[in-house]
Amino acid sequence: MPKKIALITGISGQDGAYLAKFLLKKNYIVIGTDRRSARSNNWRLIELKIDEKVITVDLDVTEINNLIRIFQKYQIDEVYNLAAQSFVKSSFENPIQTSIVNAITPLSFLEIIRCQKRKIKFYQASTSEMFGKHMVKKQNENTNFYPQSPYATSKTFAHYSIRNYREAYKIFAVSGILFNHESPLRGEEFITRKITIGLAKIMLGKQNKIKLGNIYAKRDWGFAGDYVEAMWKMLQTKKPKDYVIATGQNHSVKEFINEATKILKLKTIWVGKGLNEKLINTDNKKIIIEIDKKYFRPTEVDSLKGDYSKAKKELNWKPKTKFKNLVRMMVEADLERN
Ligand code: NAP
Ligand code: G4F
Repeated sequence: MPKKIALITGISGQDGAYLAKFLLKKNYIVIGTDRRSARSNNWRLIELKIDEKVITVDLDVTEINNLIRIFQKYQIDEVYNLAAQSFVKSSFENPIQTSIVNAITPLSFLEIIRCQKRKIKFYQASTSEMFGKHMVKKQNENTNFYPQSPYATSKTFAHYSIRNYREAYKIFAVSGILFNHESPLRGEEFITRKITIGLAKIMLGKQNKIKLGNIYAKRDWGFAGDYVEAMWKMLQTKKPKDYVIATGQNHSVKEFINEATKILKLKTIWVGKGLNEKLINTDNKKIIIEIDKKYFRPTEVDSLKGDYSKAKKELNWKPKTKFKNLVRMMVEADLERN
């Protein structure tokens, strides 16, 4: 049987790298889009030792002509659209660029696929951020969306476009509604990595303290390596459907910090309230963490917790990595790297 060909947009990102590794193991030919520009940003592929095993195409996904050309050049079977302006905080400062990449690009893909004779399956990276200011304890595929940022509104547009094209043109297009997933390959701007890299550098005397925003926000954090398998499974079903992928547990940012300091055997105490809350190292009395208004968002998503029972039943998928192991994996990787 000829090898299947997968196109991954955003292969230089966290999920793109893990998914590429997963698909290579499944014997796919993996093509990845990467807007390399002037800098080299394939460190994740290098860490996973797959940088020479994937074909990278240098392009910005907002250039629709370049997308069309990829379909002319390669007989693509599956598209995983992971490229995005994925940082929620930035989306408040760059709402239009965020929407072009996150909302219009998926629509461009759907239009291109609609015009192909070949049957192409399409995976869209939807997000739990779409639930935003929800009213339920656990969010599933039937929970109403109430987006709280330009990032979330752009992803919601894409999400509904997928459903519309599926129903209107019978395209095999699905959205994975993934809750937060992290790893040692997570971008440093996201809270988990900001904490683990910051604490590692403090331990090694390379940084004084970490400044954070809302440490009471709660997230359902899973391991990215587990979640990419669910993406693939969604494209192997008979009928295209959307699925929530989560762990079903959540923790506050503060709990994440406490777990990380415990792993590092740092003796600490929280003092103060609100903007004056601080984490102090009780051995040397130095401030490790303090709160800075700058990191608060105009509108926040207070709490997310996913119900992944549909994925468990229909995809036979469940998360393998527990919260404590995830934090340990990230802390240890950052200690080693620094
Ligand atoms: P990430 O690490 O930020 O990766 C995003 C990727 O998109 C990067 O490779 C980035 O390239 C690329 N990209 C951005 N704009 C582009 C453009 N105009 N043209 C080409 N490539 C572009 O994100 P991730 O954590 O892997 O997430 C993957 C996808 O899942 C994203 O769509 C994200 O919104 C979604 N998602 C993530 C989570 C999560 O918790 N991780 C949860 C739900 C959904 P550069 O390296 O050049 O910037
Ligand atoms: O790590 P975060 O920036 O992730 P956020 O906003 O939940 O978004 C991530 O998960 C989404 C899935 O739900 C993805 F769709 C999205 O692409 C991205 O991967 O922030 C997590 C929480 C927020 O409540 C934020 O306000 O941490 C809070 N936080 C507090 N201080 C901070 C900080 N976040 C960051 N990044 N930096 C801080 O200093």
